[in-house]
Formats: sequence, structure tokens, C-alpha cells
Amino acid sequence: MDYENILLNIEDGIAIVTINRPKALNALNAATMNELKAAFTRIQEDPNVKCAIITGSGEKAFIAGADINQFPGMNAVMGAEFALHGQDVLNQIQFGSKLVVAAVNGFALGGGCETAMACHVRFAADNAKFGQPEVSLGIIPGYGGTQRLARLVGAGRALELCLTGDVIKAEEAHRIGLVNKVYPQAELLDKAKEFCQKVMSKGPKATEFVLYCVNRGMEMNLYDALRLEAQHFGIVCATEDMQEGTNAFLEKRPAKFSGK
Ligand code: CO8
Repeated sequence: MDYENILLNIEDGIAIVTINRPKALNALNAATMNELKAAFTRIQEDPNVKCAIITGSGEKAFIAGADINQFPGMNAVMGAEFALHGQDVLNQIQFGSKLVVAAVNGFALGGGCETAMACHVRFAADNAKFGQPEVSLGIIPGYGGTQRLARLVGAGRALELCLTGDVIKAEEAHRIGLVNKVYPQAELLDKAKEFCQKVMSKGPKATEFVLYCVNRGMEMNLYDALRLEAQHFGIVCATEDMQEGTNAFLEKRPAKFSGK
């Protein structure tokens, strides 16, 4: 597929997906969402891609939200369909089997904050700003903001942000647990790549199962989630990587994982 609104570069097993509408501060229109879906289908299916980073073009914005030009004239059915389609794209990111890191290089507002929250790990540049400003437009978050924000930072803080539309700086986002780390803008992408490389050096099946157990387990009661973990522990014991990783430790040598 030819992309017009995103860039997809694959380097050393890492897919770098750049939202590329800098004149609109990388706002997400319908075409961009379709391209994001196509890109993540490719990422999921391509065995040469081990993980992905999402970032924004330019130094000002990660994603300044859904494209507001789409809203006037939208009826109830269109609104629900738009929200469901966007949620579907972001679910594909969160529930895929490959690590996805958000490198938040500026404004992450509305759908931008929601995209970052669908990623497994969030690194922010020191100029990044986060918020769910939808109420200022007379709408509510529709790409998962009311749900993922509450799960990440707790209902009280999520309500504060979603009810006021306040925009917070990277340091505050870090303090409340919305982002994992804050870096100078110039270092952000390299730090995200370093993190991906570290994860790629581990057992690939183990990585996949950690993502699955955390993502799915968070939505289950503790008892069932622990069962899910035990089942995956059992499956991982059947892999060559389990033999290799444990033998390598005992033989005091680095492990060479095959992904089998
Ligand atoms: N949509 C469309 N265009 C945008 C958006 C956007 N979200 N954000 C910025 N732009 C455009 C501006 O219109 C402007 O275009 P132009 O140069 O043609 O006038 C250009 O980007 C630059 O923006 P500004 O001049 O406003 O730049 P500032 O530095 O002055 O301000 C801000 C930067 C603070 C980020 C400001 O642009 C802003 O407030 N943007 C809107 C932020 C926002 O409200 N985001 C939430 C949108 S709603 C949403 O995300 C809902 C998601 C779920 C939808 C579910 C159903 C579809």
C-alpha cells in the first residue's frame, strides 16, 4: 500500500510509523486511520518486524487529536461508526503480539493521547503535552480515552483530565504514570529504539506472552488472570528458547534465542 499520511520505515527489525501531516499537527483524519490500520496489519504479519515505534512528524506534535474538520455535520450513526473504527485500529495496536512504543514528540491531545495510550510503553520528549480536550469541543473521548486513561492513571485523575480538558506537561504525565520516561527531544527516538533493541534481545515467545498476559489479564479477575499466566508459563516451557535461556544462564554464556 502507498501511504500519503504516514511514513513506514523498517530498520533492524523495528518498524517506525510516523504520522505525517505536520501542517495539521498530525491530526488523524479517516485516511490516516486507514493507513495506520494497514501499517499495523503489515507489521503484525511481517516476520522481519519484531516491534514498532509510533511518532509524529516535526518537533511540535505527536498527534493533535482527531481531525476536527470531520465533526461538523456528523450524525449519531456516523459518530458511533467513527469511534468504533478508531477503537478497532487502536485495539489492533494494543492487542497485537508485537511490542509498540509511543515516542511522543509534542502535543498528544484527544485521539493523540488515546493513540499513545494504546501503545505498550510511552516515552515523551520534554516538550510533550498530553490531554483529553474533547469536552471543550462539546464531545467526549471516542478512541478509548475514558477507558485507557482511567486504567493507566486511576479514575480520579482520568476524570479530572477528561472533565476539564486540561493539558499537562510531560513531567506531570510522568508523575501520574501516564508516561514511562521523559527525554530531551533530540534523544527521544534513539531512546525508543534502544528500548526496542533491549526487548528484542530477550526470548521472543516470552515477550509475546508477557504482552498477552498483561494486556488480557488486566481485563480479568485476579484468579482467572493468574490461571492465564500459569497456562502461558506452561506453554513457554515447551519452547527451545526456554532450554536455551536457562542453559545459557547455567553455563555462564549469553543466550542465543531462535524464537522457537
Ligand atoms: N484537527 C484539525 N486541524 C488541527 C488540529 C485538529 N485536531 N489541531 C491542529 N490543527 C491545525 C490547525 O487548525 C492549524 O491549521 P491552519 O494552519 O490551517 O490554521 C494547524 O493545525 C496549526 O495549529 P494551531 O495554529 O492551532 O497551532 P497552535 O500552536 O496555536 O496550537 C494546539 C496548537 C494547542 C494543539 C491547537 O492546534 C489545538 O488546540 N488543536 C486541537 C486539539 C484538540 O482539540 N484535539 C482533540 C480533537 S477531538 C478528538 O481527538 C476526538 C478523538 C475521538 C474521536 C472519535 C470519533 C471520530
